[in-house]
Amino acid sequence: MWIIKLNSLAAVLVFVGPYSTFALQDVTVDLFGAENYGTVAAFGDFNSDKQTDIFIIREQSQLVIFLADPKTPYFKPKINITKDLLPRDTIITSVVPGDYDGDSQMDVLLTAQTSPTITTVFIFWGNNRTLDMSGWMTLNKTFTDQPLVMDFNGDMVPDIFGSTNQGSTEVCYLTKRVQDWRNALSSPVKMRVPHSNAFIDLSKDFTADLFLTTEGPAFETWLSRDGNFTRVEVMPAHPPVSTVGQSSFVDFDGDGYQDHLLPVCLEKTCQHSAIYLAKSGSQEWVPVLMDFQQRDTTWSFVLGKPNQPLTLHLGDYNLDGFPDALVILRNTSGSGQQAFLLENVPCTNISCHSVGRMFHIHWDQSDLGAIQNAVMATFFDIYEDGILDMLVLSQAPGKNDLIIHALKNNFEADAYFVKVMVQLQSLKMSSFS
Ligand SMILES: *[C@@H]1O[C@H](CO)[C@@H](O)[C@H](O)[C@H]1NC(C)=O
Ligand SMILES: *[C@@H]1O[C@H](CO)[C@@H](O)[C@H](O)[C@H]1NC(C)=O
Ligand SMILES: *[C@@H]1O[C@H](CO)[C@@H](O)[C@H](O)[C@H]1NC(C)=O
Ligand SMILES: *[C@@H]1O[C@H](CO)[C@@H](O)[C@H](O)[C@H]1NC(C)=O
Ligand SMILES: *[C@@H]1O[C@H](CO)[C@@H](O)[C@H](O)[C@H]1NC(C)=O
Ligand SMILES: *[C@@H]1O[C@H](CO)[C@@H](O)[C@H](O)[C@H]1NC(C)=O
Ligand SMILES: [Ca+2]
Ligand SMILES: [Ca+2]
Repeated sequence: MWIIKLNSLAAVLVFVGPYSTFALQDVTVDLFGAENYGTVAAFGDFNSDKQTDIFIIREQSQLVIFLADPKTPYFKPKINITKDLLPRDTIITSVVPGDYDGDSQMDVLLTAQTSPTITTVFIFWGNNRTLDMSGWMTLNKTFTDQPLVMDFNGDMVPDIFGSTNQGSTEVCYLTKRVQDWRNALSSPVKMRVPHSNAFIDLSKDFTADLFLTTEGPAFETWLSRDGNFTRVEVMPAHPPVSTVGQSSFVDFDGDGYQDHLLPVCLEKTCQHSAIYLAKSGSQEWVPVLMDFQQRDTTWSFVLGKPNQPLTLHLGDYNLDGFPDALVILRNTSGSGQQAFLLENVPCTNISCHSVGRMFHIHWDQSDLGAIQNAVMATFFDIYEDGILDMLVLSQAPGKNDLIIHALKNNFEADAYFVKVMVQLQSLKMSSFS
């Protein structure tokens, strides 16, 4: 008994300390068996069993829905939109599950790129916990880039919003499976490609507003009032940067308001990267990560791959209330590319003083480092226990599809050790008084 206690105390000393790394466990086979390939495109409870299912694109032309199952493999490929259903040469670019016709059954929206400026939208209707493979719909207008799925008119049914041609925006309502197209915004906007738009409450009135990244690049905020959107703010992107990535909104510093996080490249070839933050209502950009130096190696974001925009995948990995992130970085002097965990830690640099928090890169997370040529990494709660695990996609030479790696976050066990140590410490403290 005592020996066990001493062992766990030793473990405490290993795990605790600034910027501790956490053990990840490869559970790919438990999750997918031998089906661990394709591009993870979306998550959602497709068949209404309260378990999150996984939507995977294969060969850029086929969608396979993996339904959660209590027995291993925990995700089984059950529903197929095979490529012979869709028009020839369709390249699927995104998948957005949602109930588009309002009949309480989950439908599946696919976007497909038919040329660099033409995006076509297909909708497959949900029927009795599966998809109706015969009666799917093609929207009879195309978009200049991927549209944003959002509840434009506030009726709790998702609508499809985007640029239908240069400058003009439209929204398509699909209630009762009838396409109802309306002009969306009262003045023209030129949206940036790749799109980075969000539907999020920015004015703190519990209704979602519209955030758009426009050519410029600049950021526009449109506030929602009774289903109409009014432009209230235009903010230029941070001046010294060369490439602006995908915006994310999250309460980074824990003050209850959503902050705007922006990954950027500092010059055209992206030898140097940064992550900036603008607090809600502020026009000031504060760097929350500048240090991408690991001993002799400088890491940086990956540029120039249309399917891999500069993106932060956010999630509170260690349950301390502050969102952390997963990113893909490349070795600027080599060809290596891997996923890194960015932990949200107290700010220790004068430059992030006004935010009070910053990101610290977990350089020594060897389980992530072992996955070569990673192209995407995202948090996912595999066991639905409130602890975020990770899915990492990697490119293998000579393979069309990406390889999916599932990594279990053993934070719970580690957290238990931390708790034990805190208790031991508080015992010590009380014995002093
Ligand atoms: C889906 O299609 C693939 C071939 O494209 C096939 O191997 C697989 O068995 C199909 N799965 C289901 C659930 O129909
Ligand atoms: C729904 O699907 C189940 C099988 O999954 C079947 O037993 C049932 O009859 C179907 N119900 C309807 C209304 O089609
Ligand atoms: C658009 O699609 C609907 C099907 O929802 C169809 O009835 C309608 O005729 C189409 N409109 C045009 C202009 O093609
Ligand atoms: C919203 O805009 C439409 C069209 O511009 C207008 O007819 C309607 O009255 C507006 N609604 C409100 C509540 O302002
Ligand atoms: C980055 O690439 C260089 C050149 O290939 C290599 O020498 C160095 O070890 C790499 N750094 C890391 C951390 O892998
Ligand atoms: C502190 O911030 C400056 C930029 O303001 C940056 O150059 C430097 O690398 C940062 N230092 C650390 C340790 O992050
Ligand atoms: Ca539906
Ligand atoms: Ca955290």
